[in-house]
Amino acid sequence: MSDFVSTTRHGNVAVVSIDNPPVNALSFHVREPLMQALVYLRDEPSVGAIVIACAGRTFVAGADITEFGKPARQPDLGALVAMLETIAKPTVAAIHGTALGGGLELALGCHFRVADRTARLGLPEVKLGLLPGGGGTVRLPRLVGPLKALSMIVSGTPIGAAEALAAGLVDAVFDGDLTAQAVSFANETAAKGGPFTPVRDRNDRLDQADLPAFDKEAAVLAGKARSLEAPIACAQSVRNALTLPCDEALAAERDLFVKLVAGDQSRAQRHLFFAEREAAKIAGKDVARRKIARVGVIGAGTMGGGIAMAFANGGVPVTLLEATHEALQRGLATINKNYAVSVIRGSLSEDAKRQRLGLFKGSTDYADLADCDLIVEAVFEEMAVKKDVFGRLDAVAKPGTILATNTSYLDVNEIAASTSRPQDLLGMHFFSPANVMKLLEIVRAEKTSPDVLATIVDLARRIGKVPVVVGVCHGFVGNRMLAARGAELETLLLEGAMPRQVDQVFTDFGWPMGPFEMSDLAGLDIGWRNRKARGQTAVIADALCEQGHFGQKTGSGFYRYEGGSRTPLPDPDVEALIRNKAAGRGVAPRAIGAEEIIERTLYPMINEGAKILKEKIAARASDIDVVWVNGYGFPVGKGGPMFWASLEGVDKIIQRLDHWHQQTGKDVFRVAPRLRQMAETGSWDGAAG
Ligand code: T1G
Repeated sequence: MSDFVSTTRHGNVAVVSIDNPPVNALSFHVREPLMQALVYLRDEPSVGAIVIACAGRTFVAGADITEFGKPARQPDLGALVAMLETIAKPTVAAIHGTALGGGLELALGCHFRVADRTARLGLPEVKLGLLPGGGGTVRLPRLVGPLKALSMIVSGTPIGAAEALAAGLVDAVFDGDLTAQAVSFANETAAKGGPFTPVRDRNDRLDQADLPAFDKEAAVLAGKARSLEAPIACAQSVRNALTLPCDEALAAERDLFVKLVAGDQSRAQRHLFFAEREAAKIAGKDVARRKIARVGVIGAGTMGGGIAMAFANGGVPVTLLEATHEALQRGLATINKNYAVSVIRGSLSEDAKRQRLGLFKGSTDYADLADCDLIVEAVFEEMAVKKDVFGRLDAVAKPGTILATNTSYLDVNEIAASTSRPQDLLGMHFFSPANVMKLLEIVRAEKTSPDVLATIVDLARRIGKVPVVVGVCHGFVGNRMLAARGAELETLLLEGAMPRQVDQVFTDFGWPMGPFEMSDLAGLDIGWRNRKARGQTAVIADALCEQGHFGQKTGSGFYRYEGGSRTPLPDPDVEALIRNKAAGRGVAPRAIGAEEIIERTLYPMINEGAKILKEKIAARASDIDVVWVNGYGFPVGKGGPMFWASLEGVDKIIQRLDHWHQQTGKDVFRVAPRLRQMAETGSWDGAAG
């Protein structure tokens, strides 16, 4: 016996219980005693059946990710599952909470699986840049069929117990005392007598496999992988299960796993797994939280409506306030339409839609916000308008209500100072569409109290957002670095690059789209209005806007869009405009390569990240990575800008920034001291690497 694995007898059924908080990861200190316990019980004649169960809030949530990249210690998961399959007496996995990755693979080593009705089962390894390495790609298709296994493994999305029962993944679903019901299930099964067939020997679902249909579906999924290797490896390994003998398929899976786990992409995605959890760890984590039972949202426009949906999707009742009845009805109608679209797409049931809409209360009267515990303002991005709103909120909100502004740029300290309760105010910077985008930049103002901060970080996770706490500065973390990334874009066009060439470099890098296509999607007029308000100019974008070319919404911007389509087409008129503007400035076009485009866009962005760390606007470099991956589509396979900098080579980045600074004299290329320090110490937090 060990602290992590214990066995209890229930008549002739032995229950092996794993207890390795917080998520029963299959660390070495679990695998070793588990192997010993199972070997003993296999050979103990008085044991007629074995149940594997877990203590705590979940079944095994996977292999221990912290062990990856370290020397493997035996027994590994493969050996544990192979031993399990040598057991002739019935083995039953009793699944509650989550059975994920190696946890589900362990369960697939059992003859039977029973689950609690609320359990979720899946193989999410692809989200770590990996594939299941404990036989999941070989055993799962034998139970649920090739296509179901393919979609579960390539998406990495867990399924519920009911769906798992329907798919043949589990044999029974129970409510109440799961272990007791698993023991009686094992008893009845043992009484019926064997032989009990290990999953590896069940080929009926494979024999019916339609390989061309499988390859067609695998090709569609591979097409969505962009530059990620893991989805391709996942599909290949499931295909091996259909075409190779079991042991060969298992060996091939192992080889693919060993290759991926050592690769930069998986290292990057594992970095992000822990970075997201670190980001939610803030100072004063033990302070009491304030209760959030109802949220008020001011403004039912695109942002306000999306924010209200984010709370309703998280089960939080919302009071949505607008200045006029018409505006309120417009906002509620858009919300209704958005949910209807999700129902049509099958990503939401009619019941869930009704339940979420039931959480909304519309109003045009500030007094109706008096019972809210948090009020989020999402009105026009102008300081005077914001101050007017917070002045009125100060009058109606009850003591202890948290006040939040959704500003993207304005000074949160100045807004806070315009109220009598600056300690209760902070920024909640959602990203559009707010009901979809996972990132939430939580802006800590000078006077924001620790319990307000802790309450909002928890609330963010409760509604499925990825919270990152940032300080007050222009553009916070994301938009500030976005400005540095975009500073040279117009100059690159004037000097010879074209929008599609620059965007191609970004999509080759792994971004969903490049900066020019992104500007067209967001609308060029937004940036134009901001520049005019701040007395700034952008030669080409301003010229396009003066001609009424605002992007997709006007059918032309940096690209043209035919018949309302979203497909960007090169526009010879734009290319001519760029040439003219360049000629007008005496700039002769030259060939500009992909490397140079990366150097003049991503390197300044990393440099700005270093300044942000120095100013403590972000607490950790990994927080910056979480912002960029969850808010700006930075490729997960590269781990975020600060992680990628170490892959790219900080010395090289510094050398090239120095080069461009000498060339152009531009401040955006002036190397930040914290970046040089990173090169010397090897770590972003300045401590010697
Ligand atoms: N290994 C190590 N630590 C883990 C872990 C894991 N698998 N899962 C969670 N933790 C830590 C996490 O870092 C945090 O630590 C704490 O547990 C609570 O987690 C061979 C290759 C289960 C849904 O990908 O999705 O099996 O921050 O904050 O929100 O094929 O954790 O407190 O110090 O996320 O309630 C496959 C990963 C592994 C699932 C619970 N499994 N985990 O969510 O808690 S690869 C996964 C999760 C594998 C085999 C392969 C979630 C959760 P700390 P949490 P939560």
